Amino acid sequence: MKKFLALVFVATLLISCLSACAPVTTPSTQGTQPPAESKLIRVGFAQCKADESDWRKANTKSVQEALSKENGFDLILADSNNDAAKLVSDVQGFIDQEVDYIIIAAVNADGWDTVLGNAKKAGIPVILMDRTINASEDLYNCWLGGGFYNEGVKATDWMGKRFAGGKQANIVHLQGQLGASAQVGRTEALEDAIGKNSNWKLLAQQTGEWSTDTAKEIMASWIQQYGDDINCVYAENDNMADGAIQALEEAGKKVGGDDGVAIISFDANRAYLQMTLEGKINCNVECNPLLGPGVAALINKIEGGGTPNKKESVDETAFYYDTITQEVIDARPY
Ligand code: GYE
Repeated sequence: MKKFLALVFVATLLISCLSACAPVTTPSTQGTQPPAESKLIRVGFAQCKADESDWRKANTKSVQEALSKENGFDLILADSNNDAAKLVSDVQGFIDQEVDYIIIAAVNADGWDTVLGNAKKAGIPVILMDRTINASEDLYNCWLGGGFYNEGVKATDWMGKRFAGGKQANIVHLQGQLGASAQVGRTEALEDAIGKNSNWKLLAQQTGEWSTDTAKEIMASWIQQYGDDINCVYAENDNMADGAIQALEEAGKKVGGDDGVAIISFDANRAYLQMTLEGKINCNVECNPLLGPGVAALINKIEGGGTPNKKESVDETAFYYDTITQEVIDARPY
């Protein structure tokens, strides 16, 4: 018995010594050390204007979070402040820095052939994010974004119900920055629908530059000019829809709901879905800004020797004042 107890004591002593020497590994440290700086994938991100709108801020944040050092990237952001020429020179700058990849959110759809030709010669893959461009498809590896024309169709389909039975629609149209593919697609959808509906009339059309303040000023002048004739505002993003609503309410006009000036918006940022729930925005068409994870996946696919599809669009829906709920809004990621 004494021998048995002695063996147990020695074994216990031995085990406690071994465990004291074992390296301390906590789940939080295993395998999450960022790669060495030299192993990071260097990505140049040419953003049109990082603080252009609520949508754009969410988009920039999504890319920065997805392409973090912890995820194996060294992200370099260039902000063109919506200057199309500067954005092109930002891209050329990335080529000169010999980055591994270039991401572009284009200010303007035109003017890309030369610089993308330079990227191709330098062997740097280019991913278009959000905005499409007018250039040969062999000048970029892939595009990831929303379907702007189809977003417009969702909006005009709702307008068709609002102005059914030949009810007169007198529309004012706040466009995004002219030449941006989001503006081009959403405008084309409205203009096509106006051509198909003889009871729809376009009273006025002007770019509000995606901006709340600019849209408010324009809307105030349209109220002076057209007064109560206006019964529909087609605003190509949430910020401009908000500006139009502010101008209408300051002029004492009823907005949204079943019988106010119908308000169409795009982006579906959470704050503006709240306005949809309040009935101020009638139809808000989603355009998902959270494209960072998709871009990171495309880069990793190319790194792994894969070939992404030339176009990868994201699923989108629309929200309506008479069906949206607080639960839907609370569950939204942005
Ligand atoms: O609708 C607007 C942003 O390109 C989809 O640009 C994007 C548009 C979006 O500033 O708010």
